[in-house]
Amino acid sequence: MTSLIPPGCPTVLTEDDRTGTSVETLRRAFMDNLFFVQGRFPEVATKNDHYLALAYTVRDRLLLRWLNSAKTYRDQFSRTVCYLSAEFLLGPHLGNNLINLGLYDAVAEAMQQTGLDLNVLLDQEEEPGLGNGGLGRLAACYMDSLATLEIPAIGYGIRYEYGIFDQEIRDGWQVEITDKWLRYGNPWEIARPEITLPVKFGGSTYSYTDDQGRYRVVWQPHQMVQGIAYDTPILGYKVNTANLLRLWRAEAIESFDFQAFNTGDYYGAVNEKIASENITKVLYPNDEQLQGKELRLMQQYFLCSCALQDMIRLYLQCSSDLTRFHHKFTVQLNDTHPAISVAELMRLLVDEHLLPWDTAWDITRQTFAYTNHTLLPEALEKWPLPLFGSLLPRHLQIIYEINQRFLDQVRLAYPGDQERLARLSIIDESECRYVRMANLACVGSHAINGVAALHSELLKQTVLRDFYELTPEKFSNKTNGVTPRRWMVLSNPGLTRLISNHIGEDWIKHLDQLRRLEPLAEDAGFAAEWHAVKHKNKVRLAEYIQQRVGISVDPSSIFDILVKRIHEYKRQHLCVLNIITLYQRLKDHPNLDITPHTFIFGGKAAPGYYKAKLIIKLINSVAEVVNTDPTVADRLKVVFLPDYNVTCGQRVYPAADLSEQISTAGYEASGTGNMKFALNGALTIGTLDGANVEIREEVGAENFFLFGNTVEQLQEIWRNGYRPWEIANNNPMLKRVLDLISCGHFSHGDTELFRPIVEHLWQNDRYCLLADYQSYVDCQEQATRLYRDQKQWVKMSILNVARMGKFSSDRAIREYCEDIWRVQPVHVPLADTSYIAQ
Ligand code: Z2T
Repeated sequence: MTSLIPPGCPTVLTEDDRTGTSVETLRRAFMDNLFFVQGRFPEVATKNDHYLALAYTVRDRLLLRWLNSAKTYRDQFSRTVCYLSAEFLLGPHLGNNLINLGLYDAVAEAMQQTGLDLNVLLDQEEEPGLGNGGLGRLAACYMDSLATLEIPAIGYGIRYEYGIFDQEIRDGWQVEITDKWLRYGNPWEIARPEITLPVKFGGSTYSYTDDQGRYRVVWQPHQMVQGIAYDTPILGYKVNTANLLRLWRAEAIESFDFQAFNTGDYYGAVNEKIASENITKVLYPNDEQLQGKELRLMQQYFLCSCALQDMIRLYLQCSSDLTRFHHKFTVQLNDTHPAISVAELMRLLVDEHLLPWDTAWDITRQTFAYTNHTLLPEALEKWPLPLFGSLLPRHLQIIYEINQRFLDQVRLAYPGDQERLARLSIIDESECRYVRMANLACVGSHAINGVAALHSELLKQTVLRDFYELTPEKFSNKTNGVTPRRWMVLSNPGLTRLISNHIGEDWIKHLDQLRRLEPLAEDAGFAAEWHAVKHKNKVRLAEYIQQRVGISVDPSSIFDILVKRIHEYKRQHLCVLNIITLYQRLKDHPNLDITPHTFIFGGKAAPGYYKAKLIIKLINSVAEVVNTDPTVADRLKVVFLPDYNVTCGQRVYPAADLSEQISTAGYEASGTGNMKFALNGALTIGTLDGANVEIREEVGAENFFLFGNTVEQLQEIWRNGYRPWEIANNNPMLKRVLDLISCGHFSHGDTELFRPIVEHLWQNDRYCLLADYQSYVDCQEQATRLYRDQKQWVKMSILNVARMGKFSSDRAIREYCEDIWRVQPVHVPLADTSYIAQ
């Protein structure tokens, strides 16, 4: 369709400018948007104008599919998955949408014809960082897979004005900068000012019997805000399905502050408004540490109330019989952050829609399912009763009622077992009283799952043991997955081309097809191309490192990468102990023949987590010494990449040789970075933790560098009394490494700075770094020695990718659909665009 029109002829619209996909149409639509949306002529347009004009061009194509999806679902009253999550860590939209629309090459060409470089425009997008890490990113991968599998779905979340902070490194320390991601506008969302829902807080309740003899409770709130919907279309890969991500922003209700206004308290009225808007102001930057702040509970309730009211609103548009609500919607709770939904749905059904309690309870339990993402006790959410009751008085009553009925059943099942009763109770009665959100989620759901096989087993043995014994049939495992569209096709075009040249493009939707690469592991020509792709990716990352932190690294050295949130259980500092060990060896034997080694770190620490921040400082301090020591002579480099986020991940995974997955066995629920690395041809050095176990099973033990104690071995170690000081005293190298840190070698003689880290390792070592140290160092040595045999390494790399098909989020979503959601695909046909003329 490209320009069949001779030059000089008047242009005939052969394709609709908002939906057409030819290079010529895309080019024209882009110019049109630059002029009429951005209000710019080419001579003065900035990079950002260009980015936005292109984003709007792409958005038009999305909207066509989105509206067709919405219409199809509405006409068919389709069963719909609602994914409730306090976080959606989407990453930049433009590139992903181009991939999923199948328009990447056409748009690159159209931009080139306009004299622009698509890559420059892609770099212009500020990523929406509405999540902390794995949990939020998982939600984003699942939205991609739901759409790709043509499953009707709505993601419900919070439109934080400030997402996860931007990280800067100053003098080796993390500094947090607010993330003003909406600064230049967000072309991917559509505000729905007409979709507003009221949300109440505080106050009190009273009850009465209505004229039909029904017991009714009225909640008289102290504060009321409204949620406003902001919609982002989420398109599937090469399908017409575009699902809805609906994020809520809090605003004051105009009429609500009139009262204060009329009594002359203008200042108070404005303050009220500000307080309302604070609810969705900022994402809490803690990943697996509870903060217990009132505003956080307000955020959680705000999300749940908006989402459930919205579902009921949508439901009532098509049916007045709410008793079948759970046939239309199935709701997944992404951890306990949205667990208050259980009480809120009960409130809406009983108090506002006047359903009998038992009917409402049946609906509620059949609606919800709960995913647990961590075993860390400090992450389990519990709210002090006074705080909970003052903010959500009606919900506290409802929870008491749920609990009483639940405990009555428990008493029947376990007569006289008071301790079990206390453990199962939604209310924690020990010392201070709390509402336990995991208990609420378990009682209110028909399905409960962990996120990797090992994690799901441990859940049943530890934190949810009593619930498992009570209702084993509710429990299942759903091993996490990641979307190959963003994490391979978009981020690693070189590898994607190479794979597709040999096995076609089916693997992008059916990742098991990667198996067909297995025979090619023996093909020298293919291996050479594989190696060349990796090398090119490494050169690109090396350039980025040079530009970003001014360190020059050698692309033929082994790129050994550890990127994830900084946490003691993830053991970034274990990796540091190995670096210092290598450094020490080089100091002892300056001519030692070691494999040139580049260590790359990235990750944010929760701002209130001092130890994690100190680990960042330690990494940077060791880097400073190692990188500038002439004895090392460039054989060892250490890089800390600031502000690790989705965008940075897309650069990093494709360039990795070795993937560090070194958490203490039993602590990482699943991990998903481990999957992204392996899918991009990195080999893993890791413990038997989270999904590492399953990755190793899939790729084969011979293609995985395993080290460290197992969960069982660690349990045994603790049972016998763990004495880390004995390990250190009996291991001369380990002792030297610890002493080198203590004596101020990496801190300009300061012997205090790293004391909290080293002291803890000697005395307590909760995460067993010392117990795993020697095994790790040996395994590292083995891996780096093997790296010198490039033929063998490349072969292992190919086999890793070939056998990673299981870890597609498509597989995970299929399992959720079959086992938990019982939902089926709905095909969306693309109606022609004559609607425009109607
Ligand atoms: C998070 O990212 C994870 C767990 C949490 O527990 C909270 C956050 Cl913000 C409350 C991670 C797990 O640590 C990781 O192992 C897992 O892969 C990921 O969730 C997705 O399930």
